[in-house]
Amino acid sequence: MTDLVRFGVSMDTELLAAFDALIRRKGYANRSEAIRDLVRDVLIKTEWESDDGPTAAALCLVYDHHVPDLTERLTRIQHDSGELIVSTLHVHLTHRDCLEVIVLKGLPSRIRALADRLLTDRGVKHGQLVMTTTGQHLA
Ligand code: NI
Repeated sequence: MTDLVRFGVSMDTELLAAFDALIRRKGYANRSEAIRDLVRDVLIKTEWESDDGPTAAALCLVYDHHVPDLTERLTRIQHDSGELIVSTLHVHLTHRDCLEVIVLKGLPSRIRALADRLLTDRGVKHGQLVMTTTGQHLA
């Protein structure tokens, strides 16, 4: 870890009370750790907006594998962007439904484009892209 720097923050009483309530609800040990996480969240959002380097994500998809051609279609789309895919986990959730978790690494714009292609397929019941980071610019 890099050197720690202390700094003072002025805040309206009501805003601070709301922040402290949030900290308690989430289970943070102290305000510092909560503030560090908020800063990291903003930095990761900026990383996704700037699109100037590789980042990481996990895409969850739930779909019915009995839908004709769906499995083949989803596989074809993933092969088209194979260089973005680090790993895929496939779980047979129920007799009909599959959960797939696709771990992605690459430019944010390319990850979003792939996620949109998969998420908008009519056979996909639910899906979500978790936009995270490679972590290399965060302490
Ligand atoms: Ni399955």
